[in-house]
Amino acid sequence: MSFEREKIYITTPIYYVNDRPHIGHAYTTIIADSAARYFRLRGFDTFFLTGTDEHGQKIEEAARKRGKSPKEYADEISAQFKALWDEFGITYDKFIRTTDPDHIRGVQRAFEIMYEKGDIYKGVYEGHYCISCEAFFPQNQLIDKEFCPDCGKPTSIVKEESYFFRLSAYEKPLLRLYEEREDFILPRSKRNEVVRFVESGLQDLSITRTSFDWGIKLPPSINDPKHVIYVWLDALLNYITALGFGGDGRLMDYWPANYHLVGKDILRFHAVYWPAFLMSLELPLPRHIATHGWWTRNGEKMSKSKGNVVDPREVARAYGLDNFRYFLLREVPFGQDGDFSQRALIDRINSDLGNDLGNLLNRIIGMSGKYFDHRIESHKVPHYYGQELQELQQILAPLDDHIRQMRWHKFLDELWQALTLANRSIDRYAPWKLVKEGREEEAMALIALVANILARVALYLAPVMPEKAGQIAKALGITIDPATFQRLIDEGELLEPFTIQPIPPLFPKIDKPLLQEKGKEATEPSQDETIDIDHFLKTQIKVGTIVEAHEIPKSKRLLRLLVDLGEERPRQIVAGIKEHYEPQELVGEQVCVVANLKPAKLMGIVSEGMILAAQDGQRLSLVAPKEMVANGTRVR
Ligand code: ME8
Repeated sequence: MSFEREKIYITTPIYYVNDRPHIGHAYTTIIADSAARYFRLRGFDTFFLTGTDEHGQKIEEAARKRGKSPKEYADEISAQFKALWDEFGITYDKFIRTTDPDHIRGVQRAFEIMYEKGDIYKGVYEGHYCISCEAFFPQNQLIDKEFCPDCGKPTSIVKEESYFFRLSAYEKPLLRLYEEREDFILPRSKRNEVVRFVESGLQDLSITRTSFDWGIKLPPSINDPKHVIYVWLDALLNYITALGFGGDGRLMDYWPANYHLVGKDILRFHAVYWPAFLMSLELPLPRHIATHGWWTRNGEKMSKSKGNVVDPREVARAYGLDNFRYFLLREVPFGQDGDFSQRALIDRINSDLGNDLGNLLNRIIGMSGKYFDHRIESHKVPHYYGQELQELQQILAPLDDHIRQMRWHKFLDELWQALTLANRSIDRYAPWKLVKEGREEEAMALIALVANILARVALYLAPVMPEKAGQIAKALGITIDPATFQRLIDEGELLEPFTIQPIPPLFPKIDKPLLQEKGKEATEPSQDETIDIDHFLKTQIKVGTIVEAHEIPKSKRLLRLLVDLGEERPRQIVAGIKEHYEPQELVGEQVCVVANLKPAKLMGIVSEGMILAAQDGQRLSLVAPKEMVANGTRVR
């Protein structure tokens, strides 16, 4: 497969501003960033877009709950996304916000074109709407006639005047698209799901709302001020408004996009609605919708209400950004779900990075210093190790295609075969023996072979691990740039005579998890998320009487309590209330206790529950029933 033009355009989804960035957002963005870096390194003129999706009912409600205007709230969260990407060195060329005036103008222009063409008409929408997914569903698609088939949350019934897009008219052209372009959806295994969805029949799509205000108004030429444009039409158009569509069109020669990177949750919007909108606008279609799977935690979807969200900033700070990037791309086959654990991350760092790569570099730094004063020449490599060079060629040949098809895990896996080849060659030919036997030339060629392999690995690895690859390159006296890539990889040149520079170990061994697993305080649902009754009932809150209260030596905050919960023996509970209560005033008081918390040790003392208290700024007040009740009474 080859791109017949020199321009590459890569996008991430624009993220909703109702949620702080988490590992899922980081995953998509890091894949897109790695792709953009790769194409730049191959000399393509590359444009990489990311940004935030700021309109719609979900954001309006989230802002209202926090007592903020939607714009104020969007400003705040959008800045958090941008700050994280900047901290991560994400090489985006533009960060778009759907509240940008240029975007608003572009969306109105697109609406106008589709309207004038006859693809938009006015009617009444009656049906269900999931605010969380910002999606309409006919009743027959709902679970138990009420719940969203995508996220499981309750939907609301909507009946309102609406403009519709003639999606049904695009059913056949869409099916033709999937038929003709087998790699339109990557990985290809995801294609069937989309085909089935379209084959089951497309209904026209409601594309305006009247029951709230936070969105883009219809174009002035249509003059219908009650309506705002449906957030998904608004959002998808970002991919072209960012290039100047509906305005100066300055960057439109990057269109069509080569890759829209998306999570599987939003594949339908990108593989069905988006090409239909583009067909209506008579614009070329993107080349690939590249769809990845979900990151889960212990098998569960991450969500704020479960408190199992992984903060990408914390992980990157603790384990190193490049290591984190490598892990994300290597651990899970693109398109499949993966479970995040520190254990798996540590294994990748110690084994793939530390053993296979870091030690290899150290070995040749050591040997080149010991035997050749760090000065190495490559010209005898083909003579002694022609077979290995050939093998290297075979390993490297498919890598470009793996990247173009977004098979990152496979790309890294196969790149690692080059490291296996290098490590194996050292073990097999044992340069220390060669030197002992007076075969210095062969020994030098062997070190040069390994250095040449490492140089190629560094070049290929640079898009994924820019900093570490840069350090390897520096040790070998090369730079990571398109010219070097071309020289060493495309033209197969060997390194010029060079000096191997000693550098500190790249991947120090990690013995134990560096981040504490989140405590239960992190499980608070956000204000815009609800839990169901079963979820609540899992928490057993019981009333008990404090029978003893003791200070804990050296602790300013903690008291050790014995609480009678009507069980065989009182429970020992460690509570952070010493600054608010004297031990003796607590004895005999009833309190509410979370009785089924996993026991935890605080200052070396096991705590078998948690006492409930209300905190009002500096003040703290224990929670108790209004009248005395039997110990062990459940609170519901
Ligand atoms: O859907 N695992 O925004 P969003 C992997 N605004 N990826 C995940 C993930 C997880 N657990 N959670 C989120 C929207 N993602 C719309 C997009 S585009 C025109 C509009 C990633 O904030 C994944 O890329 O809900 C997913 O598609 C995206 O975040 C959803 O982000």
